[in-house]
Amino acid sequence: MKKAMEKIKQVIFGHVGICILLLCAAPLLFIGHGLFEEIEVEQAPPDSEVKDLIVVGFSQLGSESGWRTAHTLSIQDALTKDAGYFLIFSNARQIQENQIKAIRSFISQRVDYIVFAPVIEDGWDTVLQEAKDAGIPVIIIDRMVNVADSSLYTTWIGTDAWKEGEKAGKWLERHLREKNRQSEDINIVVLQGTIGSTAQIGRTEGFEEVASRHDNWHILESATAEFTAARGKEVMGEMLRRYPNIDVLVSQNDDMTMGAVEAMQEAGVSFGEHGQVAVISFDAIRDALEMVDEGLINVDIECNPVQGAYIDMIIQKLENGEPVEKSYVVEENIFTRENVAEFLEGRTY
Ligand code: GYE
Repeated sequence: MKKAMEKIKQVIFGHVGICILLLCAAPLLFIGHGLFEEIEVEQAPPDSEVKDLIVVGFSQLGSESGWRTAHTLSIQDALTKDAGYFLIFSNARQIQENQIKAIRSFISQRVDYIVFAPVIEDGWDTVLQEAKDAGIPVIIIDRMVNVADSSLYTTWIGTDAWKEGEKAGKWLERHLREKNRQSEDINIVVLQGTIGSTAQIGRTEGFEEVASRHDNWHILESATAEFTAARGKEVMGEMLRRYPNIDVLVSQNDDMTMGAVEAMQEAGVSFGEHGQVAVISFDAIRDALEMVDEGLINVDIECNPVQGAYIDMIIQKLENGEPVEKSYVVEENIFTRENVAEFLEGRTY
């Protein structure tokens, strides 16, 4: 318990610390360039330096969560110079405009491939048409895009967010049966991720599908906490003030869960295996799995960030003129106190 709580503090303090730093730095930025300065996109070196390498422009949507850090690392580890790649990495800081700017820069640099993890699903038709017109294959990773013409991208690699949401609902059905509470009124609150993102849409709809079969499940409120620990703490704190009788928290990623756990502690509300609020989380990063092991999180629905090797495999196929699938869905598990120990050992993220 102590160990896990220390980690939560580090995560939250990390974010708060960064916020304080940013607040102090804001006036300086404001004077110079304006607060919401656009990102700069790195340029590839001259052709002579990369002539034997495959140049890949990768627009990552942000660095909002522990999951995202593992996802970025997985891609950087797969697309190395030793493996034959030159990777141009761009972090969009959760702003769609930044991703569009990065993709346009990749097009004008005439990269060999564009890889991108879209922050939300809508709004990509124009820029992807530009990539198609330039003849650059686009590999979408993690979240999905909603485009009228699916020929605008070559393939998508990701996880089944709808299934993850459904797994959460099915776990809750089992849990209530085991506690003999299946006929009681059950009050649920949901911390959602970035609105309009695949992970938020899928996890919400998959869970709601199961919930709609139970008249006694009451979703008191669903609100976004942007997939971050700091917002998770804030939004859960507000919910705890509004609703004294929460039975279940569904938190759409581990970072928000860590924030919510702090809020519950501060409010004096018990949670986890032996508490008032059953906690359902998503991602299954190492710090959260330790909390599952300690009974602070009841269940963690895995979302697998190790996706880099898929990109390498797909690019190699395309380079050899072989066909690729339109989608690749990464395998995932679900973790409770019963099975978590064996997975914790090998967890690197
Ligand atoms: O669950 C969350 C991250 O899109 C699946 O994004 C991803 C989600 C992941 O910020 O932690």
